Amino acid sequence: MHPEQPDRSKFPNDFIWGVSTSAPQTEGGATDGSRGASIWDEFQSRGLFFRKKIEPGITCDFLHRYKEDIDIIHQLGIRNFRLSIAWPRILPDGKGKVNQAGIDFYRRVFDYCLSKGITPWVTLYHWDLPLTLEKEGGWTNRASVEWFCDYVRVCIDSFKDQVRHWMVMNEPLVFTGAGYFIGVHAPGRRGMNHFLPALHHALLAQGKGSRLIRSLQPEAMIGSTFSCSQLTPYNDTDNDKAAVQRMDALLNRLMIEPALGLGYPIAELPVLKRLENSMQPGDEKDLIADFDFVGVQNYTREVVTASRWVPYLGAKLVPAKKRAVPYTEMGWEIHPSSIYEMIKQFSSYPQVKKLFVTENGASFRDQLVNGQVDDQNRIAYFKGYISQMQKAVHDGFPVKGYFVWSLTDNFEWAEAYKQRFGLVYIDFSTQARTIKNSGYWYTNFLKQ
Ligand code: IFM
Repeated sequence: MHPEQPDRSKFPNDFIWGVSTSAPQTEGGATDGSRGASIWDEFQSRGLFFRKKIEPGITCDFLHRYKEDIDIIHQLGIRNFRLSIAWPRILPDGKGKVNQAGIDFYRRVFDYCLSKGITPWVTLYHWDLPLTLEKEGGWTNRASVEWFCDYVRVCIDSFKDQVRHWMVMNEPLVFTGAGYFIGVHAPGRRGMNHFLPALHHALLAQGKGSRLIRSLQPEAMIGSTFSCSQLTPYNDTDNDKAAVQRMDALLNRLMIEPALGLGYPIAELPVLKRLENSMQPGDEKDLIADFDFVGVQNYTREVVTASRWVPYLGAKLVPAKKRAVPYTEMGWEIHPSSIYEMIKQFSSYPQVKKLFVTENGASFRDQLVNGQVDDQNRIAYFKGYISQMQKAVHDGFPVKGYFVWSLTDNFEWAEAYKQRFGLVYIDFSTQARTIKNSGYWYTNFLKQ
């Protein structure tokens, strides 16, 4: 790969540069009573989709080391930090009694950010549903919409003097698809009968949650973040092009379009008609979110081919490994122009006035040698993707900021600790932090 060199001066002065993390991937505290159990704690202990059980542990121990991590962000000259609140830390049983120690913890974190001149951008739901709620059906239970709104109310009331930037949900397609359709993420359920109600209730919660934030904090900046990938046909045939349309409806349109008032993409995915079973009068309107911005999360492009063996979709992805293209440790193709294409696609909705790239990054097999991690592959990745974002800014698309995934190596879901995405290397046996060369590269780029 021969990356272009992005030029910081070509971005507006008020362009937002940041780093992202999430509570379940960094905080820890699963077993010390500082929070209630989440569906991920239980899923990990079951060990169903891991080669072995990964007992929920301290991950990156952000719970105790948040000052050290925020100091690193400060040292790197980064002024925006996207993180999430753990629902089970605020409401250990998901509803009812509030855990004051949890509120106090986040108040200390946000205070410390603000004291360092770092703006917190806070995701309310990054996949860690309280386990007690899953026992009542989790997202498949329509009551989840009200459970979520009650939790949102506690968060806004508790933190609105410290936090203005809110993201209601992180990647609703991933936690409903991987968690309730294919079962490779918590809570490990499978099939359309779980997936469709979960997806509908999560999107209703997103719509209602966004309006609730607005009513409690009118000056808030509100959005949600959506996973998305550029899609291209494997063969230049009508069949593969039609497969791309169906895959686009699933991967890129299904979650955002109802929130924008465009409804579900039923024409491309007729199986979505079954959502009628979960719909109640007024839902179409309630799905519409009150967003100031949309978070685009792009890592890769996918190549799609028609397949009659894939139920409902008739399409499948052709892995990067089979296509002789460069890819990351996750097996995701390195294809910088995909970020440009997704910014362009999401900008084409007239309802979307502002976009932030809320996640972009790469996992590689990093080596700590003599106290250094020389991750040139990650630097090349960022150069390529940030250059494409520069092109999007130049071409007038309303992209206003960019957050690297991730600040530190962390718990990468079903991949556990095998995948390292951080600008900061973590030795998980000692919790020692080492800034990788990509971290220094990002700092120097921001200083330009
Ligand atoms: O680690 C995840 C994150 O939680 C959500 N977006 C993708 C990242 C990399 O897989």
